Amino acid sequence: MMRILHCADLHLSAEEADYCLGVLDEIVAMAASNRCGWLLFAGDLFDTYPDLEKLKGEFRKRMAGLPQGCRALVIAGNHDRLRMGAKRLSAVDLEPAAFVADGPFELFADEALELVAIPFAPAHADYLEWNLPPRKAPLRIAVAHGSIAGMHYTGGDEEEEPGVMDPDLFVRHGIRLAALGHIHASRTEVIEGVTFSYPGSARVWRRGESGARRVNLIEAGESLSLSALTLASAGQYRRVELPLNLDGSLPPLGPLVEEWGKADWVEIAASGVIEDERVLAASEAELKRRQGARVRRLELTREGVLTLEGIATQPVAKRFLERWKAREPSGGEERTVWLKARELALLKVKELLEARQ
Ligand SMILES: [Mn+2]
Repeated sequence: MMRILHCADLHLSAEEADYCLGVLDEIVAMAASNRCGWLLFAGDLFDTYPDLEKLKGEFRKRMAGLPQGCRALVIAGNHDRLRMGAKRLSAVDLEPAAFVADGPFELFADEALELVAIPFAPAHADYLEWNLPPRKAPLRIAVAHGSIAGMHYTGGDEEEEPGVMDPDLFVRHGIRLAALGHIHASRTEVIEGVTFSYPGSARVWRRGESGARRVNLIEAGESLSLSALTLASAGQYRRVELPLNLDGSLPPLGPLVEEWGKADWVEIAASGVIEDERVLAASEAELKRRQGARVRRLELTREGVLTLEGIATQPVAKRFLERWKAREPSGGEERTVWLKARELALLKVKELLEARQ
């Protein structure tokens, strides 16, 4: 039985080095405790080239600490090249990890396993001409960075370069499993007998990357199996929808706060009609002062907030608000509708007042 740990899109960044390297430490510990023969990094190990320069020493140190019999393989993703200038990625030394920066591919083979490393490229149009020898070992796995044509993804990676790969590239070259990186949501699909698997980003890299962050444990014996292991140190992205009070202050967050972990990225999505932007700004500062240190990142977004100064003192709005307040539901969906009703009514009042002027 051969075990392989497959992770992707760790995006090690110097700006948040403690958090990122903490996740790397957990990955290394997982490779050791599962007695893995390989630890695979399927691209975007570093967030940008300057991050690679700053953190490659820390990375090498950790790879040198892997148990005997566990080798590490890194392929370049599109991010590892960002802001590289005139430097060459192929000149980077990540030893003792093997680093494949330039393609189209490199083969690592022994009697039990063949690994085909395919770094990121905008296209692989020439794959029919690759002089990849026929498979000799019982199993051939690819490690690649890009998206797969025909695979269905959730969560947008819109602003990324797509780097689309044809599934036929893998079928044609006798690959059984493609250990992939690039798509930050986890996703596994079988196309023409080849298993294509993204573990998802190994840490929360940007807003919206919700759910546990994970790596794949590949077990290859008589058959091939994949299981997802959760990275506790990566934390989670949490979005809280919060309808604001009319004056612009934040209602209490309640027991929700107890769920937040040290490594979490929390977005408070504020919404509603408010009277005073300055009250909101003050409440935000107060929230950050009290809760900011409990999580990795705490932010308040205000796409759903509309400021209408002096609205509550208009007689018609005042009468509406009195009646509205008297009908407060205890919770659930009714409460959401009730809050929305205030927003819509106040907007209507504003329209009427403007029309009168
Ligand atoms: Mn990425």
